[in-house]
Amino acid sequence: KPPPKQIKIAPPVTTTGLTDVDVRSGMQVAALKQAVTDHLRYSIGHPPVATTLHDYYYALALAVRDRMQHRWLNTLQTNFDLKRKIVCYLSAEFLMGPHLGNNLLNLGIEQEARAALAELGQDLDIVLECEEEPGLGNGGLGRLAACYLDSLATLQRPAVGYGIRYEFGIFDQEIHDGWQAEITDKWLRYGNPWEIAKPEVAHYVNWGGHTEYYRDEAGNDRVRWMPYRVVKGTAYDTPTQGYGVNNCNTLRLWSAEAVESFDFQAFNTGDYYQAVEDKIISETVTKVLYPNDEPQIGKHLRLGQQYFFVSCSLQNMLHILSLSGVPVENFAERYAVQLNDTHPSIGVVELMRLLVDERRLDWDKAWAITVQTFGYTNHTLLPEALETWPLPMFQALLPRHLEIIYEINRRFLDEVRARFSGDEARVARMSLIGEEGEKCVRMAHLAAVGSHAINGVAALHSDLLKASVLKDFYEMWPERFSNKTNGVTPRRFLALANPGLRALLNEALGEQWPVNMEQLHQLEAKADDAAFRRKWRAIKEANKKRLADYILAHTDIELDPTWLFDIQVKRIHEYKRQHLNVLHIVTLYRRLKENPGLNISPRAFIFGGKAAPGYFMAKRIIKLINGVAETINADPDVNTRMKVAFVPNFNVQNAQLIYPAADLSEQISTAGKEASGTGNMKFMLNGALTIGTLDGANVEIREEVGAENFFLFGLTTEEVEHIKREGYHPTDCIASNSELRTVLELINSGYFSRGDAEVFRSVVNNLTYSDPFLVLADYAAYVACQERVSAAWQDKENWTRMSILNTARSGKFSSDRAIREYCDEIWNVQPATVKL
Ligand code: GPK
Repeated sequence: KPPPKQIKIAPPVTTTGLTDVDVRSGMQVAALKQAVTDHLRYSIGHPPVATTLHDYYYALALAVRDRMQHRWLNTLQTNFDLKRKIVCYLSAEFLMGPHLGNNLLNLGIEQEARAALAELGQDLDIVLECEEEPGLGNGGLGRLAACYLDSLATLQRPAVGYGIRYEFGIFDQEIHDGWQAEITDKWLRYGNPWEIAKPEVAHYVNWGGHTEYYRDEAGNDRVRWMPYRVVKGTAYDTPTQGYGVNNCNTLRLWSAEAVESFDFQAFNTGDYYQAVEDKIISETVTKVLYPNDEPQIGKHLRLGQQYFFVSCSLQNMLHILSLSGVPVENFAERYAVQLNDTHPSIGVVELMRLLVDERRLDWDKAWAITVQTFGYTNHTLLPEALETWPLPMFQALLPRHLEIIYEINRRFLDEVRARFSGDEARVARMSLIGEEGEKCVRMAHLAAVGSHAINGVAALHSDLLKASVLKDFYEMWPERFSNKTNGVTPRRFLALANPGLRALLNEALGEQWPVNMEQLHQLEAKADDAAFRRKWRAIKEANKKRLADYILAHTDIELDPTWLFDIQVKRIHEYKRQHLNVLHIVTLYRRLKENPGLNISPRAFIFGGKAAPGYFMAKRIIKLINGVAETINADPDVNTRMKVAFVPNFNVQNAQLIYPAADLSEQISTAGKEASGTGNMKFMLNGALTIGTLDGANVEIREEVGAENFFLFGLTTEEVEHIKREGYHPTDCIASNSELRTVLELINSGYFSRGDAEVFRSVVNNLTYSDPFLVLADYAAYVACQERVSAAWQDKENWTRMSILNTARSGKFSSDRAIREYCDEIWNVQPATVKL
């Protein structure tokens, strides 16, 4: 990012008649204006000549934070007074996206802020762009956590999001000569106005060392953990404001620092370097987010990160419980702790350790509390994404936890044997310790055994979970399993991202729809109203223009907003099959070259997404998209009818420009592989039609919108499994389809890589000889389906009808619906109204 530009500060404002309280919490234009000028002067303190646009952003952010602070403290006090049960959402990732616009929206002061800035000579939209988004997540899982925090506050449920304050979040992606380059994400470079450091809220986390057995005063055998290192975790709080309510919850992120006193020994013996090294190692723990989406990679430091934030969080809960004077025996009545995938599942063991070793509860009592406390959400069935830790690594870092795991496992396997006597194969399959090959701890098993509720994230996914990865656990405890289909927040992804559509919906439905998405059904009647459809199209086209401007500025590619915008944005992964999309593009390209008079609907193919830095095939796919884009965009035979663009650095900020501009949403994963998907929902909310497989939440999207408004293609999960069982030969697909053969040959020839035939050989070979995600098996069906899309686009009025129906029937996919289900069926957490 370029450094902030220098601009002149507006002359100081003199406002009379405002009290201090107004300036800190008033919601009117005059109060906001005074607050911004005060923060420019007293919090930032640059002389007028050195005041930048970024300073205005920062001052407004602080003014907005003051307004939330007021609500935040009242929320904390209310929850404390009412002794309410609190949701603790444990997640290694929170992909929050830019805060300012969202907080203005949720507080209901966008217009006031815009006017206040205007009086200071500034434009809110330009000021909003100054925010560096906190990218503390990889993709769907981290963004889901952020949507859930928004809904929890909006639904007035007491909640804390607990996670890690990574100094460097997900890398910034640049495209150099078509290749992905990774740039360190220095998001804290210019400060972070949204967080409040709480240095007094600190907990100590042990690492390594060994355990000792001793007998306590009462004659009980106990265990003492003698760690090799102690790391200190301090809290940084970010308020999360609900929409249209006073409730403001907390996102509490832990940052690691060295423990000063630990250095003394080294200093005394003169080992200065050892002491400094210890400090560096401690601070490394929260340095950087691991950029691997699925699969996770089993690194020592990653386990350290997980244990660090989970231990801080559980210690924090126990501490607050004792401040409230509630006995530790009542832990599960006061806290519902949700594990966002297995990343925090060490929490099951840590809570046992805290209760048994430190609070001296007996084992059975502690175990009952633990199971009652935890819920576990599974987010993937991909076998390579299921977390396991090699035993030696685990033991070296967490020796006491391994002992506790052995004890949990011993008791658990006794239960399995009691239920399924003689079935030793089942016992081996279910054990918390994997014994085939290198011994390891199986985190999904740990999470399942330690939780009273286990859920998948879409109906299909939850069914597959019960039939495959957690089958044995389902047979053991069927009552623990349920489905909680994902949702996304309509505040950020509709109201904020698509102001044109927001205005139209307000006009048509009133202003309650953002918190009552079922009201969108009233739009169905409007789908037959030609004047309404015209308005709808005008909004979509304006959104496409806005995206085209952004793409032109960032890629030099010029797109025509009247074309069909066909968009696939998500992490790059073979199972998501961006390369299937590319095969269609190349097919269309060849058809146009062969037959220049061919009548096709002009299309812009738009991609975005990051690849894990070590994921060879994903990085080749990015290069392939860019190579195809370069060739096609430069070819005058076709570039009046098709173009391809790769939007660099897909993130929450540009996602808010992308979803509202889509006509067609690409959801083309191999059936059975995408647990849910949430981008599919964001597109639907904004009136895009979906082309997709029967995978993840696509199934439910199609159910809601109706088969006639959804472009379905491809093998089903059962067919995929059948083909795999019988032995899949991609070469058969090529042999029986000459067009596919020509397309693959063209890619392999160097045509899209300036004659270099090596670059894409690995991609073509992978598809030809292995094709683990059945790209070629689905190719013909996909191309045929795209022809139906093309034909449908020709009928503008009907396309618009279908677009309106997509938005009208998207209510189910609000994260409010999902969070209500979690609260009612898993957490048992009630709303608490906060007054000012
Ligand atoms: C699943 F296992 C994982 C992971 O490590 N990261 C991640 O983003 C995604 N996910 C799934 O791939 C999506 O299908 C799903 O919608 C999302 O989690 C949220 O549940």
